[in-house]
Amino acid sequence: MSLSEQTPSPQRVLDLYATMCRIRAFERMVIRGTEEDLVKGAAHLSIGQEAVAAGICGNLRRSDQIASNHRGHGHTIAKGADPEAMMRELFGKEGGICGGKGGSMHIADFDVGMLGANGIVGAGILIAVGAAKSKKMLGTNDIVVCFFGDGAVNRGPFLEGLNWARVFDLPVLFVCEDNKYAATTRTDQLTGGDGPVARAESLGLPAQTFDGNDPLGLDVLAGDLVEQIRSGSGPQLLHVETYRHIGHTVVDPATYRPDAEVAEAKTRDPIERAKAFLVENGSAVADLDQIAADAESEMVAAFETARDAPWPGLAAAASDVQDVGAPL
Ligand SMILES: Cc1ncc(C[n+]2csc(CCOP(=O)(O)OP(=O)(O)O)c2C)c(N)n1
Ligand SMILES: [Mg+2]
Repeated sequence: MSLSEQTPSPQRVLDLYATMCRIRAFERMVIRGTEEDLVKGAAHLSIGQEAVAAGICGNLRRSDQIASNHRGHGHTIAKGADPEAMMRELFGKEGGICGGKGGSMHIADFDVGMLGANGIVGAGILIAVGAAKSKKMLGTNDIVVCFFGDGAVNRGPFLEGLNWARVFDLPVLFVCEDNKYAATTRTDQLTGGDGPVARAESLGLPAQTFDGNDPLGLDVLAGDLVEQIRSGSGPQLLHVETYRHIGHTVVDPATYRPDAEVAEAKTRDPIERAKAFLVENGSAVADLDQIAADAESEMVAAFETARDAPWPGLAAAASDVQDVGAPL
């Protein structure tokens, strides 16, 4: 059976559905946290893009690693991080995943193989390549997945990272999550040539484009790519086309996007697509709504615990800081 004819089992789609519901519920709480002035610093949401995180991370094992960008909540949750510690991090509270010092764009959890969100567009690419080099030198068959946006392909690290991954034949999957915009600008107005796939192929990487709002198809494709890379295929690039439902940051009204474009994209909501498949295959709507409600309850609890948590103690200001010695 060709890849395009394969469908994950209903149980697997249920898992994908649950993961996507958890990501969306977390990010809805980030909206509430912004409205209640609890979120410290900027936060970028992936509402509408959840299939990419769920479909790809669902095919990774704990010792595989990911590097993310500024829009990283979904990747982090799908890789297994604790949402309550993430929410504490966004609120700057004690028990935050990075001690409350990093905020949304610096969430990392090495224990689950999440090497970090990143506020510098494109910077995660080089972190992923370095991590993949380490995996190879250590002789593991773990792989590294690097998530970045369509804006990042116009930055230098994209060229450097893909080139070195090819030269050293590294076990890394580059995932270009193309939501058509880099902040407020359409990337087709900023990008020369034929885009990420053509650029990757010019450096010798196998590359392809896929529907980033198709969680079932992505799960099958990612399973195949991860297996190929684990077995030594070398680096590959997956360009996934998706769309963010809301603005660049939580507070961006995104008036630069045509209403019809947003409305059309919402008809391809990945959560609704997974739900439709499950209903067609015998799931009861009430059971699926219960999964969504459970995700909501989990994230409300994370929100409330983080909101009520204490601030870090004063001594925390001087910990995790590089000691550069006394000034001369
Ligand atoms: C090197 C650098 N340049 C500019 C910015 C400001 N900036 C933050 S996010 C962003 C857009 C990135 O677009 P894309 O890579 O497509 O990711 P998306 O936000 O669409 O997920 C920009 C320009 C930055 N953070 N880093
Ligand atoms: Mg983008």
